[in-house]
Amino acid sequence: MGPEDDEPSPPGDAREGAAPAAPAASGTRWDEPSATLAAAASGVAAGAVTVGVGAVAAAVTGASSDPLVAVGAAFVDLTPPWLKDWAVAAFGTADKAVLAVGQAVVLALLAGLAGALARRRWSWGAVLVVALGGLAGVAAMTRPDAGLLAPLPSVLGALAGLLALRALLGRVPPPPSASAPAPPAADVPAVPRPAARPGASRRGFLLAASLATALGVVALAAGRVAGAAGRGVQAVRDAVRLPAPARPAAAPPADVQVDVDGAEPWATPPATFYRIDTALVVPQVDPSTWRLRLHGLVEQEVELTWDELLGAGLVEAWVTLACVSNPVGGDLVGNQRWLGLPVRDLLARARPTAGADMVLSRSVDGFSASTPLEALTDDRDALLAVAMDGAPLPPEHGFPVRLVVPGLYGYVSATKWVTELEVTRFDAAEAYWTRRGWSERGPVKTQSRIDVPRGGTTVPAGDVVVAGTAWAQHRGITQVQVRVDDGPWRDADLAGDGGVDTWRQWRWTWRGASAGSHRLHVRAWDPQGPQTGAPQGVVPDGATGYHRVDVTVA
Ligand SMILES: Nc1nc2c(c(=O)[nH]1)N[C@H]1C(S)=C(S)[C@@H](COP(=O)(O)O)O[C@H]1N2
Ligand SMILES: [Mo]
Repeated sequence: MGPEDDEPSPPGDAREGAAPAAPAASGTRWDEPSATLAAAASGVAAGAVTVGVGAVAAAVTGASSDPLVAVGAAFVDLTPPWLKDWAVAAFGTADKAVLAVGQAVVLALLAGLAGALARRRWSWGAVLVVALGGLAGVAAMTRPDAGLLAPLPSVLGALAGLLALRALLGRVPPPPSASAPAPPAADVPAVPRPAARPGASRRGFLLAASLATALGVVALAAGRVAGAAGRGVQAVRDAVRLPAPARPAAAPPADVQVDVDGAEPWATPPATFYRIDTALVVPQVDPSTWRLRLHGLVEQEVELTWDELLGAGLVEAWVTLACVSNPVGGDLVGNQRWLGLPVRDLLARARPTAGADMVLSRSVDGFSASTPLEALTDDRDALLAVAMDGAPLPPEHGFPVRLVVPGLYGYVSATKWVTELEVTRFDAAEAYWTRRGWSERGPVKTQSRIDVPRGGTTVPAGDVVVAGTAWAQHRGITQVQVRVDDGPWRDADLAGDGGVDTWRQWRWTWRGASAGSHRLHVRAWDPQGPQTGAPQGVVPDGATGYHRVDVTVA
């Protein structure tokens, strides 16, 4: 640090309503508050440089080694269930964006602190920068797909940040106590040197700090874009030729879709299919290097390549996928036509040994799910899926290969970017969410939802069409009923049946709805009886309770 332009300012110089004695000087000279602010800004700029350099380096060393990604991913992995539950409830599928903003705010605060500290004493600020860089480096090294170079982007970023901080603080005067150069001679007055070019210094600092921040942000964006382009599987995905299904899905009946404005599409378009996962960067898995390893309690280990999978005789099935974090009435549920290899066929080749009761599936990014062996060997369409809606899986839905198992929540069955199936026992191994307080098994609970009319809307008096969907995967929906206020349950009309593994639409006409506020409830039946009415939150194994919609009839 070489302060060359520090100049003492009268106390209060920068305050609002300062005495008009020095108005001309206030914009051109440093006072203590603005110097502190500048030091903090130096920290923020250095922080931007750090994450920018880190992202550029990570374009080479891999997305999960990007310091911001690594810290965010580690944070996600350490998230307790109540916090995950709250985040999904509060932000839904925007939870990743919220995390990114939160991370930026925390980083800016810490970087600002590092800058302010470094101005007081360089070593304090430097230690904070090194500690943050070290934390990111350790986070990167502990990612499941970490390579040898994983800590490199954090190290390079921290070094660049230190250099930037040093350079910027050189343009900020040191604090008053430190600003007096230790005078070798007694006759040198302990008065700070005047600025060489008063008026230029603050502007010069602002320019340098803005430039450093902008460079950091641009490097961050460029690094991310370059990394994604370098690793991207989009072109590979576009070139995939899917085989014709050995057993195509039966065409759903023409009336699976209720003819009601505002009803959900029965087949969820992939573009709007809910996405839930712990991956801050979508894993880019090249099918040409993809392998599935099936091992553990088996007589014969099996390894499968992409070409072998495509040639293995794939079948199609309509399956409704649901998330355990879906609150009553929520939209973390979708229905699609999947193409894949029955997991049963693969397990038959491996021959699980007696005592095995679970398959732990693992993905490239460290996620794992515990699926009861039975659900993968009985006659349901548990698939090692390669396609959704007739096209290769979108990258965010697991390209090139994922699991889809009818009747189970996604967290215990639907592993995306899957590369490993370990046949094991529930008492011998735990999956990702089980370790975090969720149930080791997650059969989907029978649920129903009112989509029309929307809650909080006003509908005209008279006959009101009520419609929605209901699901009880692998058991099937047998009946749906609607209740107005405290009235009796009334049977709704079920739309066409797309199979027991899919959701079922329904509609009911509310005759002679009278003006005023009304409550609508819905409940679904499966062959075992009505869904559970007792309200329960999503932790640990899925929400129960009736969906309620309040409307005004006018
Ligand atoms: N690799 C991986 N697979 C995963 C997850 C994950 O976090 N990582 N989340 C699971 C959960 S909780 C759900 S509900 C489904 C969601 O699948 P979708 O995003 O395709 O809708 O994916 C499952 N598969
Ligand atoms: Mo989920």
